[in-house]
Amino acid sequence: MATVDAHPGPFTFDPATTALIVIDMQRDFMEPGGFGETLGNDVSQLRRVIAPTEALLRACRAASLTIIHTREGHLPDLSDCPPAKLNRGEPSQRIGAPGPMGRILIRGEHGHDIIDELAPAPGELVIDKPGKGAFYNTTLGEVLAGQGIRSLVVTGVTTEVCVHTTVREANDRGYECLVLSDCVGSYFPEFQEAGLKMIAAQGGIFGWVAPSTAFIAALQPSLQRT
Ligand code: TIU
Repeated sequence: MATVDAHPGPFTFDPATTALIVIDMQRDFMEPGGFGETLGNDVSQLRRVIAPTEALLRACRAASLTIIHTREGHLPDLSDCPPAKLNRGEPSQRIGAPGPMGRILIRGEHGHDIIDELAPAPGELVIDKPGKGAFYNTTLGEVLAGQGIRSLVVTGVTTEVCVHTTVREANDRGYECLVLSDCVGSYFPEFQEAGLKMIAAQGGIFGWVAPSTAFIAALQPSLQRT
């Protein structure tokens, strides 16, 4: 077992039953011209997570941790997109509309894919999800159960939307979740701060929060064994 110095207290995990989840590091959210920016957001707020997440991925790969990436998006015919999600916002900026990186949030389009810096390595699972949470209408629950995973280390964007929804879904399903504060990002600094506080408040109501350096330090014995 390994222990991370976290809020609201130590987070103890077994690397053999822990998975790193990297949520929606897609061009549509992270790069100028994508869906996130069409919604009026400042994408530069998200880009600070790239460098620490690159370092985290290197450490997790060296420690042979299970790594799972997710992408939010929809089928080209939009049959998996509920009208309530599809009809939100300006028609030219909706899911499926043409954007500079292809149709917005449509699977197979350039903008839907993960940014080059954080591209999945061969063998790492990529889960396509139609919702904000990674469990809703995906195979993630079965995949984790099949691998005996008990703890999740959660990173990605955005903190208060897809990261929060996923952590809440995971917590209700019995997973212990550690959210890495410098590897999750929000377009809104005030949501970033509140989102992280909400996870660890009330004795860790949804999980634990720590910087990635604390988690990587806890992985060191696993690295030395390999
Ligand atoms: N808009 C926003 O903050 N987020 C999303 O739409 N999806 C994710 O968080 N991935």
